[in-house]
This record gives sequence, C-alpha cells and structure tokens, in this order.
Amino acid sequence: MVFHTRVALAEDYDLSHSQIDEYQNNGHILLKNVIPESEIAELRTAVLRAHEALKDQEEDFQKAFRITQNLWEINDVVRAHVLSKRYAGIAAKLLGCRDVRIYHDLTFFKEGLGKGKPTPWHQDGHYWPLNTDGCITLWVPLIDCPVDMGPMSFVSGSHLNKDAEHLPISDESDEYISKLVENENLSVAPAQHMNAGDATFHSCWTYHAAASNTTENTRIAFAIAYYDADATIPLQPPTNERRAANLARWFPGAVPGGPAATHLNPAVLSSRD
Ligand SMILES: O=C(O)CCC(=O)C(=O)O
Repeated sequence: MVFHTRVALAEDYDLSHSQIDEYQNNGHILLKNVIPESEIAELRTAVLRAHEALKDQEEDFQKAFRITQNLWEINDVVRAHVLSKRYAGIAAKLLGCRDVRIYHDLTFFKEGLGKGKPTPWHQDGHYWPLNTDGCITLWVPLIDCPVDMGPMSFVSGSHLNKDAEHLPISDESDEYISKLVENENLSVAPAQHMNAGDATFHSCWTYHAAASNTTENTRIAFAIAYYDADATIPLQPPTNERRAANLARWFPGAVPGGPAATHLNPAVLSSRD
C-alpha cells in the first residue's frame, strides 16, 4: 500500500507556462486533481486519525476553523504526501526556485450548519519568520467543497505588497483588508467549487478569506506550507510574537542569518526517496 502511494505521488503534475504566469501575476491559482484520485480516501482517513491523535493541541481560530499541525511527524501516509515530489514540484515551479522545504502542514476544519464562521481576510506573512518572500501554501479539501462550504477567495495581485503585515488573522485584519479592497478597487477572485483533491496555492502575502460553511458537513481541508529551499533565518529578532513562536516551533536550533534548514524542514525535491 505504501509502495503504491509513493508511485502515484512521485508522478509529475503537468503545469503549463501560462499557469505559472497566472500564479506569479495573481499570487494564487486553483489546480485540478493535484492529489491523485486513488489517494484521496486514504489521505482523508490518515488526516482524520492524526488530527484525533493531536486533539489536545487543537487550536480554534475564532470559530472560523480548527487546526492541528505537523501531522506528517506522526503519520506515515500524511508523511508520504507532505514529502511528495509531485506537490513540491508544483510549489517550486510556481515560486520559480530550485527546490522547496517544508515549513509545516496543518488541518483546516470548518464546521457545517453555519457554526464554522467566515475566515477573516488576512495575510499569512504576518506569521512567517523567514528571510524570503518565496513562501507558498497548498490548500486542499479532502471532500468535495462547494462554494457554500467555504473554499477560499483571494485578492489577485495583493502578494506584491505587505500592507496587512502588522495584523494577525482577526476581525481587525478583515476590516482593514475589506477597506483596502473597496477603496483601491482591488480584484477579488471569488471562491470556486473544488472537488476533493483540487488544490489552491497562494503566496504568504496574498490576501485571502473564506465564507462560512452552511452545508451539513464539516469542511475537511489539509494544507502544506513550503518555502524556497535557499531561504535563511533573518538576522534581526522576530518582529512579532507569532513569528517568534513559529521560529522556535518550526526551526528548532536554527540560528539568525543561518539556513532555514532543520530536521523539520527537508528539501523535498533533492531528498532521496
Ligand atoms: O481554511 C481556511 O478557511 C483558511 C486557510 C488559510 O488561511 C490558509 O491556508 O492560509
């Protein structure tokens, strides 16, 4: 079974030049069938199991979603996906770098029946403690995700600024970005239906949000965050408490000015299988 998983996950994803341009211009893209269909059910089971095992570390973000992180450390199936050259190959091509490293993985459960509130507009860059803008997140629903389940919306081109860098995800970030969108007439790419296994990729600087989940089912989504494999740890101390916490958690032992490359951050494309 594990052998079968590795073969499917090693298959290259056929990414066109125009898709790479689209990502680089907009800071986000939706790609179909990123997870091979044959692998979705097994990954979903593994993610649910690993999430349960990490339940005592679950965090609830203002009722918008519940997360657990780094499932790949405790589950072999999740690890095979997180270290898959298929997904990392897409991330590296979109970023235009030779290889990517793992920042961390995470679940994003949004409750159904409207209990899962809207995800506020925010910029992930507030949280990333790295010396590079080459940061990208793959976000994939593990069940079909119609628009009323809360797939993400993005502001196209917003990855070219850091206007909301000072704000963590909150009502304040939502209000701040909503005003920017309105006042500057920014281009919002509305959420689109995603089948299980379709994935969005977004830059850590792209404004993004999601609506409430009004379906009967919990939205089960999984994400893998990658960055340019040659990134370093900034020389200056982290500029906010969340970056400081993430530096300690995801880069244990890394030193200011040194490579962002601890045992938790394998370079996926150059690793041996
Ligand atoms: O799942 C969500 O609603 C939000 C996800 C998100 O903010 C992210 O992947 O960066």
